[in-house]
Amino acid sequence: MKNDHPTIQAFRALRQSEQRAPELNLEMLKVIARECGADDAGVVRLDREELDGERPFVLQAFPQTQSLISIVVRMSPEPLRSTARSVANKEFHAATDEIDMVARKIVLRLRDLGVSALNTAAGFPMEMSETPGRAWIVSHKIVAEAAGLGRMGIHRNVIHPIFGNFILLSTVLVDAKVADESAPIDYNPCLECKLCVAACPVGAIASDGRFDAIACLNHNYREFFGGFNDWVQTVANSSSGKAYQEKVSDQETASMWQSLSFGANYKSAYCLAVCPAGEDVIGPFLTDKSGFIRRILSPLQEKIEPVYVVAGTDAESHVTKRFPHKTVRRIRSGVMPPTVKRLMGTMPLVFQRGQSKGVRAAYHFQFTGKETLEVTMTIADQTLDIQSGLVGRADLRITVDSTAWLGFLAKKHSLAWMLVTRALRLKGNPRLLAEFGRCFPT
Ligand code: B12
Ligand code: SF4
Repeated sequence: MKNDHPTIQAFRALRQSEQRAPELNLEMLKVIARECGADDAGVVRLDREELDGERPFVLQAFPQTQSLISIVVRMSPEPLRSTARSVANKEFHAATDEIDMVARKIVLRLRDLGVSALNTAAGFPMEMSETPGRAWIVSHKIVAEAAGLGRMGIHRNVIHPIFGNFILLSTVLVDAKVADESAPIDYNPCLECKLCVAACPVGAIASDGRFDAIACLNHNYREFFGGFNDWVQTVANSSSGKAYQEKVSDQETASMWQSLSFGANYKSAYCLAVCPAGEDVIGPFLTDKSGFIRRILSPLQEKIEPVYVVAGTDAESHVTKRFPHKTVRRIRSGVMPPTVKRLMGTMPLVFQRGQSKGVRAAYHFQFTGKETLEVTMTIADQTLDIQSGLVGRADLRITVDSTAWLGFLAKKHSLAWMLVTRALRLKGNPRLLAEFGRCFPT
C-alpha cells in the first residue's frame, strides 16, 4: 500500500481538519428528522428498560447502536377507508416508500455530521431465513411507544395522539449517545370503541385485546410470503391448467400477478381504516357516531370478497358466522416452521382458543431422529401451556420422528402412514391426538 495514494492523502488531510462530531440531543435529532420528511420523531437510548427485548436484535444488526430515533410518517385516512383495496394499497405503498426514504436521508445527514447510523426497513425486505419467526430487525411499535409517539390500541397498532393510527413507523439506529431522550405518553389514545373488533373479517382482534396474528397473516397477507408459498405449491401440484383453475379463480391469479408486479397488496387492514382515535381524526366519530359507522364501518363489513382462512380455525368460524356474504377460501397455513425447535415458538401463535373448548389434557412429546427434543404441552380452559422436558403425568405420550412430524404438518404424508411406519408411536388414548390436532389446524 503506497502512502502517497490519493485516497490515503485525502483521508489524512480530512482527518487533520476534521471537527469532532457534535453532541446530539433530542431537539436536534427531531429537527433533523423533520427536515428529512418525518411528521414526528422521538429518541430513546438503547439501555431503556422498554427495549430489553429488542436490544439483542438491534445489536446484532448494528453493534455500535447507542440510541434510536423513532420516526412517523402520516397516511391519509380517506384512501385507507375506501372499499377499493387498490386505493388503500397505493397509500400503504407510497407511505412505506416515503418513510424508508426519510430514514435513509436521516442516516446520510448524520453521516455528514460525523455520526454513523443505520436505517432499518419499515416493512419488507425482512430476514426471510428467519420465517416464520422474527424476521424483522427491530420492532418499530415498541420503540415508538418508548419514544412517546403513541400507544398500541386494542388492535395492536400504535395510535399517535394527533394523527391516530394513520401512520407508519420506522427506526434509525445511531452510534452516538444523546444528551436527553423522549418519554412515553401518559395515556392511551385508544378509545376502546371496538370498531376494529367489528371490522376485522377474520376476527383477529378480540374485544379483550387478544390478537390472532396468524389469522391476520393468512388473510391480509395472502399475497405475501406465506400465501405465495401456498400458491406456488398449488401451481406445482396442479396436474393441468384446468385443475389449477378449479382451485384458483382467474381473478385471484390476476391479483397475484398485480402483487408481484406492483408490490404485494394487503387484503384488508380494516382495523386501521375504522379507528376513530387521534385528535385530527376523532371529529366525525364524536359528532355523529352512527353516521360514522354507516359511512366507514358498514361498507367494509358488507363488501363481498374472498376471505382466506385455514380450515377448522377460529377465523373460519368467525367469517362464516359474522360475514356469510363473504366467500370463505380455504388455504394452507402460511406458517410452516423448518425445524421442531422453531415449531415450538409458533405453537402459541397458531393455538386456536375457540377450537380448544372442552379439551383438557397433558401431552408429552418426544421428538427423535434428526432433532431430539422433549416437550410437555398442556391444554386446559382454552389455554396452552408449553414446558420443556417431560413434566408431570401425561394423558398421551407421543414419540415421533422430528422430520416425519414436520412433513405431516406440511401435509406431505398422513398420520396413518406415520403409525404404520412406526415414525409415530402413541401411549394413551389416540382420541386425544385428534383433539390436539383440532387446536392447531394447518
Ligand atoms: C410482524 C408484523 C405483522 C404481523 C404481526 C402483527 C403484530 N401485531 O405484531 C402481521 C402479519 C399480522 C401484521 C399485520 C399488520 N401490520 Co404489521 N408489522 C409487523 C412487524 C414486522 C413487526 C411487528 C412487531 O413488532 N410485533 C411484535 C410485537 C411488538 O407486537 P404485538 O402486537 O405485541 O405482538 C403480537 C404479534 O407480534 C404476535 N407475534 C409474536 N411473534 C410473532 C411472529 C410472527 C411471525 C407473527 C406473524 C406474529 C408474532 O404475537 C403477539 C401477540 O398477539 C412491523 C414492522 C417492524 N419492523 O416493526 C409491522 C407493523 C407493526 N405493521 C404495520 C401495519 C400497518 C400492519 C397492518 C395494518 C398491515 C396492512 N397494511 O394491512 C396489519 C395490522 C394487523 C394488526 N392489527 O396488528 C405497521 C403498524 C403501524 C402502526 N400504526 O402501529 C408496522 C409498524 C409497520 C410500519 N413500518 O409501520 N404485521
Ligand atoms: S378502533 Fe377503537 S378499539 Fe380499535 S384501536 Fe381504534 S380506538 Fe381502540
